[in-house]
Amino acid sequence: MTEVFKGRLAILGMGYIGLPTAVAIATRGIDVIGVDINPATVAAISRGEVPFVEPDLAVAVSGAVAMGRLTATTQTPEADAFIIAVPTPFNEDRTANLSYVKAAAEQIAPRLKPGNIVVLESTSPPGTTEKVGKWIGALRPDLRMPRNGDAIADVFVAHCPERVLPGRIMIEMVTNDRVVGGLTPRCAEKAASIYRLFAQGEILLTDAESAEMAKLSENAYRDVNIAFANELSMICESLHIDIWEVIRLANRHPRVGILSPGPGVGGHCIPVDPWFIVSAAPELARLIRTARDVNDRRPHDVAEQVVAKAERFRSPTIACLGLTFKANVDDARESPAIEVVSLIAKALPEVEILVADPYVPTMPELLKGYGNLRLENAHEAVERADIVVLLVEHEPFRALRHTRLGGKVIYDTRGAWR
Ligand code: SAJ
Repeated sequence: MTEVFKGRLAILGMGYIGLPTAVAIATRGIDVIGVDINPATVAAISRGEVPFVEPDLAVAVSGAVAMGRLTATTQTPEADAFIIAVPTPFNEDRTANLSYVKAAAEQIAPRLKPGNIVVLESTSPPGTTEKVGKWIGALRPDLRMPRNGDAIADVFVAHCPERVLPGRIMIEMVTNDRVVGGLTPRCAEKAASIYRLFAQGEILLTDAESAEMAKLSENAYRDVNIAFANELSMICESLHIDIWEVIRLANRHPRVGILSPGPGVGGHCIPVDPWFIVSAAPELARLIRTARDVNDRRPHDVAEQVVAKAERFRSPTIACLGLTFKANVDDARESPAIEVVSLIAKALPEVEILVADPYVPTMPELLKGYGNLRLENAHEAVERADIVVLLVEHEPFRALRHTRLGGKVIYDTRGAWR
C-alpha cells in the first residue's frame, strides 16, 4: 500500500519555498515546525504574518498558525521528518555554495532518531544529497546511513527539488508533478510519503542524482530558450524588424514556442542553476554556458539602446518602469531591471532618470549612489519623461498604454504595450 507520512515535520529555511511547503503540509493536519536563522522571520511567522509577497500565502499562513499546526523557531527541533529548503547560491567561481545545506544537515544530525526522513529540496549540483548523507553520518556514527545496495538503513535521505514558480507558488505547490530521488529506492519511497500529503500531481520516483540533474536541466532549458529569444530580439533590433510580430507569427507553427525577450534574466534560480551544470562538466556544457553569457549581456544591450535614444535629445528626462526581477512580484534581488537602470544612470550622469515600481517602495541599495535617479510614482514619471522604458510588465503598467504614452519615445523591453 502507498505510504502517507504521519508525525511531526520540521522545515529548515522559511523562504519562498520552505514557508509555502510548511503551510501546504500543516493544512493537511500535520504539525509543522518552521526553522529559520533569522529571528525577524520567525517572529513574523509566529504572528501569522508572511515576510514577503506571494499571492494567497498570507491567508494560508495566518490560518495554519491560528490552528496551531504551524509554529516557527530558530532552533532545529526533534521531528519525524526534516525538509531542507535553504538557499544554494554560487561562489565567485560559480561553483555551488553548499554552506547553508551543510549547516542545515549539521543541525539536523543531533536530532535524528531511527526511522527519520531527511529531504533536500534546495536546488543542488549532482552528488549533494549523497554529501548530506555523509555529513550526517560523520556526526552520527551510531546511525546506519543509506547506501546503495544496502537494504537496511536507520535514516532515509532523498532529494525532492522544488519547482514552483514565484507568483504562482500556492497553485503549483499542489498541482505540479514532483520528482523524488532517494539515496536508495526505500529512501525515495519514504520521502514520497510526505509529498503524498498535498501533491495532486504525479510523484515520480528515481535516484538522487537523476533528481538533482533533472531540476538543473529544467532551469537550464528555460535559460537557453530565453537566451534564444533575447538573441533574436537583438538581431531584429539591428535589422529594424519588430521582434514581437516575428514571435507572434513563428509561434503559430505547431512545434514552435519562442519565449519572450526582456531586459535580462533575474531571480535566484535561472541565472544560477545552469552554472552548476557548467561546473560539473565544463568542457561539454557549451550551449548552456553561452546562453548564460547571452542573458547576462542583455542588460548592457538594453542600456546601450536607451543611451542611443537619449542622445537624440538635448536635455531628456527618462522614466524607467519596473525594478523587480519579473512581473507582479515584490522581489527586486538579482534584478536585470536594476542593472539596466544603474548602467543608464552611470552612462548619463547629467540626465534625470525617474524610476517607478508599485512593488518597490524605497530606492534599492544598488541604486542609492546615483545622484541623477529619483523614485517616483509611475504616472508622474511618465508624465514628465521624454523617453519611457518599460523594464517589468507589472499589471498596473499595462494600462498606461491607453492614456499616457502619446508623443514620447517608448522602449518596451517586454512587449507589453503592443
Ligand atoms: N523571463 C524572460 N522571458 C520569458 C520568461 C522569463 O525574460 O519568456 C525572465 C523573467 O523576467 C525573470 C527570469 O526570466 O527575470 C526568470 O523568471 P521565470 O518566471 O522564468 O522563472 P523563476 O526564476 O521565477 O522560476 C523558475 C521556474 N523554472 C522553470 O520554469 C523551469 C520555477 O518553476 C522554478 O521553481 C524556479 O525557477 C526555481 O526556484 O528554481
